[in-house]
Order: sequence, then C-alpha cells, then structure tokens
Amino acid sequence: MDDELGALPPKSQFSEWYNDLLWRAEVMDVRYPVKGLYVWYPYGFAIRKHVYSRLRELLDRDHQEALFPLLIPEQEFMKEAEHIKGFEDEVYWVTHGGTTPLEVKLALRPTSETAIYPMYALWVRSHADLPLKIYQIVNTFRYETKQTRPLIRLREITSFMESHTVHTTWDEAEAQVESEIALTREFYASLCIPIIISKRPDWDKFPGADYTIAVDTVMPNGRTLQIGTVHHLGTHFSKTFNITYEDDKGVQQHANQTCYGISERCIAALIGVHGDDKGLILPPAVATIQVVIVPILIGKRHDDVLASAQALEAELKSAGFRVKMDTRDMRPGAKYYWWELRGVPLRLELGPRDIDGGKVMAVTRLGEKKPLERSGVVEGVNGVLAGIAEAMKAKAEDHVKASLCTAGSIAACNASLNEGKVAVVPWCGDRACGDAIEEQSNSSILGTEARSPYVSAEGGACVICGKPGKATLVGRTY
Ligand code: 5CA
Ligand code: ZN
Repeated sequence: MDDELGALPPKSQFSEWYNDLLWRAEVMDVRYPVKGLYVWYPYGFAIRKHVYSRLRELLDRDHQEALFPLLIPEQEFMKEAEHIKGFEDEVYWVTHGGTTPLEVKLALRPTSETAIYPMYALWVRSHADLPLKIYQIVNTFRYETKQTRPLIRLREITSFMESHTVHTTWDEAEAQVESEIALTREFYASLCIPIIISKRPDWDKFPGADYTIAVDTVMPNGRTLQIGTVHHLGTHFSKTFNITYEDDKGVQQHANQTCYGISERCIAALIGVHGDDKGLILPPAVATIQVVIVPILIGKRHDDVLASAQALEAELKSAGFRVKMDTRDMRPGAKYYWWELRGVPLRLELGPRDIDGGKVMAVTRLGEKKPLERSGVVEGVNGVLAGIAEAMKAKAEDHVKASLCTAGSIAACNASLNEGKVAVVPWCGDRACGDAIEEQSNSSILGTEARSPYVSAEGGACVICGKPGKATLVGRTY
C-alpha cells in the first residue's frame, strides 16, 4: 500500500524519519508558504488536544487561565531594557492599519510579559491580592534566524503555554519556581518522557530574569531539546511595570515574579523519544485513539463478528477509553500498518475463533501479543495500557541514561559528543571558560546543578583552567 509513497526511513536516520513521519502520520503539513509556519492536521491537532488538556488539568489545580491580546504597544514592549535586548532581533512589528501608518507600532508578542504586566500593575493592590497565578495558551511569534523545524523551532509558536505569577517575597517566588518544576515533572511523566532539569548559565538566562531553570530531554540522535523553562524574575519587571503591593505595615513594596513556558516542543519530544521504524508510538494517557478494534470480517460469520465487535466497542467506550472501530474494506494487515504508523498503543483483534473461545487478541504497539478474557476485558485493557506506559517510560529512561557520559577533559567531552552523547564535565563557572568549552566542543552548556537521577553531581577540575568546577551538562542542542 505504500508502494507509491515509498517507505518511512528508519529511525536511525532521525531527521529524515522525523520529517517524513510528520506528514505520513498526518501530524503537521509543512507546505504552508511562509517559512517557520506549519499546519496542524486534524490527527496531529487531536494529539495536541490531549497533551494540552493534561497540561491544563495540572495547571488548573492552582493557577487560573486568562487571555491577553496578541498586540503589544511599542512603549510597553520597550520598558524593560534586558528584555528588549533579548528579543529585539526576533520581534515582528505591525506598522500599518490598512494603508495608514500606525502612530504607535505594535509588536506581535514573542512572549507576553509586556502584555500582561501593565495589567498586573492595575490588578495588584495589596498583599491580599497575592499570590497571583495566571496562565494562557496562545500563539506567539519569533523571527527565528536559526534553522526552523516543525514543532521544534517555529516562527509562529502555536501552542505556547505561559504562566506568570506574582508574589510578595523573593523566597516565595523561588518556592513557586520549585512548584512549576514539580508540575513539569508530572506533565512529562504522563508523556513517559524523561527530563533533565538544570540551571542555565547566567549569560543564557531569560532576558530580565534573576535565574533560569531549564528542562531538557535527549532526542534519539543525541541532540538535546529544551522543552520548558522556569524563570525567577525577581523584581526586574515589577520595577519597570510598577507592580507594587501594600504590605501589612501599609508600605508599598515591589512584587517578586516568576514565569514559566512550554511550547509544542513537548509534542516534538513525544514523537522523537517514543517513535520507531513503524511510526509514532503514543503514550496511552495522551493517545488520540487508545484502542483500535479490528474485526476480522471474513466468510459466513461476518454479521456475528461485526455485532460482537460493536458490543466490545460500546463496553470499552462506556468504561471511558478512547476507542475506534475500523470496519473499512481493507485487508487486516493494511489496517495494522495504518494504526501502527499513527501510534495507537493497543490493537484488539476479534475474529470468529476469538469469539468462540471467549477471548480478544490484544496486540500492543510495542509488539507484544496476548489474548484477553472477553468477560474481563475492561480490566484487561487497563492492565495492558498501564504496562505499555511503564515499558515506554523504561525504554526512554534507558536511552537518556545511556546518553549521558562523564568527561574529565575537552578531548573526552568531544569524543562523547561525537558519539551522539551528552557530556557531563567539570566547569569552574567563569564565562571565559564556559565560552572556551562551547567553542572547543562545538556545543552548548546546558546547565549546572542538574537534578536528575541520571547525572552525577560530582565536580572536579575545570576542563579549561583546572580550578575546582561543578558538574556541567554540555550537549549539541536543537
Ligand atoms: N516568558 C518566558 C516563559 S513563558 C519565555 O518566553 N521563556 S522561553 O523563551 O524560554 O520560552 C519557553 C519555552 O518555549 C522554551 O523553553 C522552549 O521550549 C519553547 N520555545 C522557545 N522558542 C521556541 C520556538 N521558536 N519554537 C518552538 N518552541 C519554542
Ligand atoms: Zn575554568
């Protein structure tokens, strides 16, 4: 059936595999005629829907969702000096309304601090208004000059979750940073994606932040992908936007703030980390279709099998599973191939012999096959799906573990990077040594103070100057 279109390249050719899979599995169409802008197919959009409802569910525990405008007036955008410096080369400007030049240019938000904080200045009055924890999920625009890639580096980020919180003290904002990190851990656990959390070097922090904590994962080719960041903003923005509260002694104080962002890179990670030579593998928690039923509709028993399959579908649906019954007029083999490409975690096959034996054949996307009792099918399916999630998690963790390599010298670091690994090297923390590491290894410093069971915390002599250094993650990044 794939004669005309050829076959999916093997996953070992990761970038070809990734680009090809996006259209074959109908996730993204890259043919939109503007660079860095891509189209979600319905199937891809449904994956997005489930992934983002999980994210919303976690955020909604203690944040509120709101919606701010896309356009930011120039004078607001230009208030925070470091922020401007960080983004000035990436901003799209709206300069005309029809043919009339605008008196005030309008920025398309690259992120929304400067849209949200003027409103926070109005909303926050006293310590009783705090903490304030608001998020939105919107599109943002960045004129990226590095190579654009679907879901990874976009000029229109279509699915930007940004959380913006306001607190009284610096310590309280720090506690919020920790709480956003915990939320991120939970989110990625439901996607079965292992993450490495570390502190970005000072020169690489978010423009306008006190410090930045980054969340990275390792893609199959060894390149790291930053799939989230949490920033402690201190009072940088509250000073420029005048966000103050009256403390319990009646004194006006500048608030402390955090912000936190996740984009559709989380779906790039989902695809890259889990997929195989046959296509997508979706974790059950976010799979658009969790169970596909393929009835074996041949011969005299056609009507009988169809009725049994419909009863099975109804039972699984009412138990809350996302189920699809495939009765298309195609060979069963072609249907298997179709749903494997699209990553459905579990396929149930039902033929006359299964029905007679009181069984249903369960075939997981990971290639395991075992009959389930028809009578206890809901528990059976639950168990199999939980097993799939565990196996996906374990496999992905093994990959990250195997990707991390401790190196005590630049030569050892380069050797690891060239093997497609992420290196952990001792670095003294000086900018000059950091620059030298990046230059001599043609890679980037991801961060220090890694919080990961996979990364040793042990430091050593800085690979450049020999002074005492901290364990530092160094990788080739997307
Ligand atoms: N205001 C802060 C927090 S919301 C902010 O903008 N942080 S950020 O610049 O680090 O972006 C948050 C996350 O968005 C990043 O960690 C990265 O995972 C993702 N991201 C950034 N730029 C792009 C892009 N061009 N395409 C896709 N995802 C991106
Ligand atoms: Zn050094």
